[in-house]
Amino acid sequence: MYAGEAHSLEVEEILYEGKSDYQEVLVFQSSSYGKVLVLDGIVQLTEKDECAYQEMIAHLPLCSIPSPKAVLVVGGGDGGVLREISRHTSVETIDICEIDKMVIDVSKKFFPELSIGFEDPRVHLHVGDAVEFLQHTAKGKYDAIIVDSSDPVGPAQELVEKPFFETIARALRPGGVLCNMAESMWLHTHLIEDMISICRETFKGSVHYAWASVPTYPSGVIGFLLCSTEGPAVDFLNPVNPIEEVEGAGKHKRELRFYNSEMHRAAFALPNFLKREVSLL
Ligand code: AAT
Repeated sequence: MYAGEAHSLEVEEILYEGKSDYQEVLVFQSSSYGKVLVLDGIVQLTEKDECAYQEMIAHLPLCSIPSPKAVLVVGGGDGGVLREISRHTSVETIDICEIDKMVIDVSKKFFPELSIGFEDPRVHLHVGDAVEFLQHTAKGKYDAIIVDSSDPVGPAQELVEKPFFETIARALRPGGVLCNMAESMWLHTHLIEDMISICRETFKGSVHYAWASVPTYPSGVIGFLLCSTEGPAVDFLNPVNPIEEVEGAGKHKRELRFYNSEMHRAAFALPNFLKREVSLL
């Protein structure tokens, strides 16, 4: 995914090594970022900086619509995104479709601060391929879909292709929103450009790119693609459902570490090179 460079973390101890039907799963204790989850050699999360990714990918879409009720998470088997969604008291059901049961089991054993997300009674777990799951999902079922998937190699390959986005748009209600993990603007500009052009064709509401700093992801940043379907207009840039006013968000066991309404607005500011390259100017 990123030729010509490498990022190193000092390993104190290997805690788990396994091979599932889909990927190699590794957990290690690092000396500076806490425990680390690695799938097929790619860092998925560390205890120290997971807050930035999980809080942004969950609250960017959920704070952009009034009173979200039905939410789907694609991937996200560690449970961190579920933990963040559970702050929203308006939410009634949270479906999650994760392909790899080993990720869920490993998270429950080594990352209790993330897997706690599964304990919310609103959560319904489906272990399977999200591509298939979405093909069988009723039209207009969800207010928001969050795609917390791995990089598009291995089991996540199809998750960046047009047919997948079409099933997502179909599964969303009019004016429903998608937030999709969208790689690094420094490394994957072409992939981002492709995803944006597919989404512009598929989502008739609006399409925006946002980003945040996550030190242990390649190049230290990660992007999010935010799209809405045709229907009530969604202004992603100015949260209509600000987290500061979400009853329950402040009462959650764990304080928000990264996300707030200022970070939300700031996340949509893009450097000129990206605006030019993905023709967002
Ligand atoms: N919460 C941050 C961690 C992830 S994990 C991504 C998850 O997506 C993995 O558990 C993987 O098993 C799951 N996944 C991959 N393909 C599919 C699929 N087809 N259907 C359902 N689940 C799938 C994301 C880290 C982002 C890393 C950025 N470089």
